[in-house]
Parts: sequence; structure tokens; C-alpha cells
Amino acid sequence: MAYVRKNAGKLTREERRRFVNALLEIKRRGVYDEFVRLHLAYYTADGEEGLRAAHMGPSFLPWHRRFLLDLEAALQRVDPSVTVPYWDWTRDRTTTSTPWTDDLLGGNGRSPDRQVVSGPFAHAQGHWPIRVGVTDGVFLTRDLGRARDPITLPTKKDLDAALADKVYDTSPWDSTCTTGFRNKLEGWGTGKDHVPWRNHNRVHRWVGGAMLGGASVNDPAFWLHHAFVDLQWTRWQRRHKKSARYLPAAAPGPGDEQRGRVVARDERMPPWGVTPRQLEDVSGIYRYA
Ligand code: CU1
Ligand code: CU1
Repeated sequence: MAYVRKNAGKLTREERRRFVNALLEIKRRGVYDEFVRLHLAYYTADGEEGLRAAHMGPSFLPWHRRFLLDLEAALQRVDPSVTVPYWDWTRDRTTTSTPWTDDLLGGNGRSPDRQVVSGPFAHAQGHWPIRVGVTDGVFLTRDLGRARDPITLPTKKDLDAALADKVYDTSPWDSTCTTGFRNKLEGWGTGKDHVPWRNHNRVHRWVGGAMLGGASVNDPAFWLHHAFVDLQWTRWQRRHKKSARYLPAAAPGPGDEQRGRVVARDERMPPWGVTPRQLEDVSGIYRYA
């Protein structure tokens, strides 16, 4: 029986409590910080050498899908009833709405140090020290809406523009793609317009603080955001039944600059060794409500 991932705003008080407790428990055991380390290790960009398994490439979606499944399994070892809820940022759009409540992720960071001071992940609670990161901050930070240089969350229209593209991804399979569902959702911009950050990336910008960059897993908001991103892949497949396959189907040929830099449909994706094909249909594992 597939389990259900729910809208964070629809969780009961008990479900919120159990989700938070499971997170705090895997943090206490040191398991959570391994997820932060892994994500940081896979933060390879276009301009660097090597395979881009997690970001700026077609396997952005299957990589994060598998990453979420691992986190969820770790939470379920603590409490089998827990699943990762999703944050629908097209609906919950203010700095005080879901998931920024004291019984879920806590609120915005304070000025001037952006420290989160409310909810279960506030530093003063003592349960959420930041140990792995690109800076040496020890507390969780947020800058919801980016106070000094305001940015808005992507809208339903922005998301629909990505979902409307019937091609999964296109050559050169990187952050410069202007067509293809994957980059329209992942959200790297061309720098030619006033909206350089779209959908997925724009949400990371909007949350700010710890959610920026390779150590963004330090904010548990990461999982709620990525569950919603993951849901979009399923929605897109449903909408474009015939063409809704992961691309590239085969690895780029000799002489192609992207050879060895992207994961094709049947190639193994590190660190797990699973293929994108194996992650295209997860209806036997979970579904979204
Ligand atoms: Cu990521
Ligand atoms: Cu992300």
C-alpha cells in the first residue's frame, strides 16, 4: 500500500507533532547532518567539472526524489506514521502562513542576524545546531521574502508555465536551457530578464538564510519545498501522457560537451546507483493527497 504525502497545511496537530519529533530525533542521532553533507557534496554547477547529478541537469528531479525517499525512510525508522508533507507555495504565500508556524517549522529570522527564534528549530531550544555548512553560523537563519530586497514567491501562473512544456529537458541539459520542463521548474534564468530565479530556485531565494546554497538542507523547509517540486513531476507526467518521459533517453554522443556530465534515462545515478527510469513511477511507494 502506497503511503500518502499531505499538504502541510492539512496536517492534524498530532501529525505536525510527530513529523517535527522525528526530525529532531534523527538530528539528535547525527543522521540528519549526513543528509546535509550529501547534498553539499553533490552541489556541482555548470562551470565545474564532472557529472551534474543533483542540480543544473535533467536528473535534478530523480535525484531529489530519491533523496527525499531516504529522508522519509530515516524518519519512518523513528515513527512509521510519518511522511514528508509538502508546502504549496502557490497558496501559502505569507511569512506567517504554513509552514512558518510554531508547531511546524517556526517563523522568520529576526533582524539583524536572521536567527530563527520561534518554533522547534530555534537555536535557543537546543535541538537544531547547524554543524555542516558553507558558513560557520551555528543557528538556523531565514529571511522570508528577503526584507532588504523583496522578492515574491512564484505564482501558480509561473508554475503552470513550466508544467505546460511537453518536453522533459533539452540539450545542452544545463542551467542555460530556456525550454524543457526540468529547467523551467528548477528555475535557472538566463540573466536577460528581470526574473532570473524561477519556481524552485526562486523559493530558495525567498526563504533565504540557510536555504541559500549547498547547505540548504539545514532548513527542514528544504523537504517541504522539494516534496512540492516532486509533486510537479507527477503532475507533469499526468498532463503529457504520451511525451512524458525522462530525457535524455541515451547518453550524449562522443564530441558532445555534455558527455559524462548528465545522467541518461538508464544510467546509474550516484550515490545510489539507481536510474532515472526506476524513479519515473513511484506510485507503488507513495502518492500525494
Ligand atoms: Cu538540491
Ligand atoms: Cu532545492
